[in-house]
Amino acid sequence: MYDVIVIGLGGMGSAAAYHLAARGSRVLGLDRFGPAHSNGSSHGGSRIIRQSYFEDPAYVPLLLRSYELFDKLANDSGRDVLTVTGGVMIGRPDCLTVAGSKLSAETWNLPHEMLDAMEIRRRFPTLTPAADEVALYEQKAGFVRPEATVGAHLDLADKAGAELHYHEPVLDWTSTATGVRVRTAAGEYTAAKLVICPGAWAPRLLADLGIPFVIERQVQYWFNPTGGLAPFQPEVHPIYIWEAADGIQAYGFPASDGPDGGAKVAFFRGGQTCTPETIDRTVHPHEIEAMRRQMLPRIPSLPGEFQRAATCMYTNTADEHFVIATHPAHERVTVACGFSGHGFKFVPVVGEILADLALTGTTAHPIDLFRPERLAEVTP
Ligand code: PYC
Repeated sequence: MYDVIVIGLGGMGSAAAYHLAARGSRVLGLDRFGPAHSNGSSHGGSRIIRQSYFEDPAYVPLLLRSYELFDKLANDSGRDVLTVTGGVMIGRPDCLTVAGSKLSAETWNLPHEMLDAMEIRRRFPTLTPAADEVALYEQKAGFVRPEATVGAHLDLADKAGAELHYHEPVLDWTSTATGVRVRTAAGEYTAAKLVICPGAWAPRLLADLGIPFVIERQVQYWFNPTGGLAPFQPEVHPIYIWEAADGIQAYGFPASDGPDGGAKVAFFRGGQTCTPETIDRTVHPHEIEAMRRQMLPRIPSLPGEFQRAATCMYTNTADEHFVIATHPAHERVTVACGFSGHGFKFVPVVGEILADLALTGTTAHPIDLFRPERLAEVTP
């Protein structure tokens, strides 16, 4: 009998397994794939981290804690998990990316600067904004490394005594007044508590929440810029989120994978609906062309030579906010899902919150925005 079973050892589950084991719980972690795999939502070398959060100011306290925990994770694991590069959120002044970021910065008094188009071009010569575009510049923005982060949490969980089973898909789970039971392809396990971090498998493993999750295929693209990678090094190039006049957002990174790595760019949303079983893992020439067309007017040297691409999945909720809570119908079960394409930067703090909820039923972190009841079509 375990204290806590954690289903799913991607970003959120690996962090939960670590925080629970570090607090002395007997933890069993289960994943259908191997450690830090590339079949879900936690791969591709980089994810943005930033504080002036355009999605909602309510995320800011969680982000501040996440930065602290990423620092601790780097120290405890000896891995390079976070690189601060500065970041620009670019678009017309009234677009969501700029106005939303400004609202969060002003609400929480976060250090930031507003740059006009000329100043953007002067500071970051690869970027060519239109005359009517501006940017919120945030010095603390940067990127985190998903595979290193998951690997670090799993290593530390293992060192703290967690039992981690890979290549063991969960078939189903039940919860009663006395405990939880999880059935996998290899056996059955019982515990006092259950934490479910299913990623894109949420529609199956958390069907009883009644939430209409939409799984979205997304593509990450790497290009070798015309003129080489020197202007794209993390020491001189910021991360960016760039909202076009039609509302389409693209985001990208400095060259974070060394001399042969290319510079990564992706669209935020607009991908096809899929399931983990039906996702098209092929990246087609017309998709590469669409990305090239999006970036040419904005960062002309970026889409020089296409290098490679990788697909991944978002698990979207209707309002694009997360679901983090005690399961409304099962007090022994804690759930974390629906990260809607912007969750990875929160991985360490979500791990801390899940450990709080599983062990004490409550958390001091502000998570009211993430209540599942707001989304449920049917009350479980
Ligand atoms: O997580 O910061 C983020 C992000 C921005 C665009 C896509 N993801």
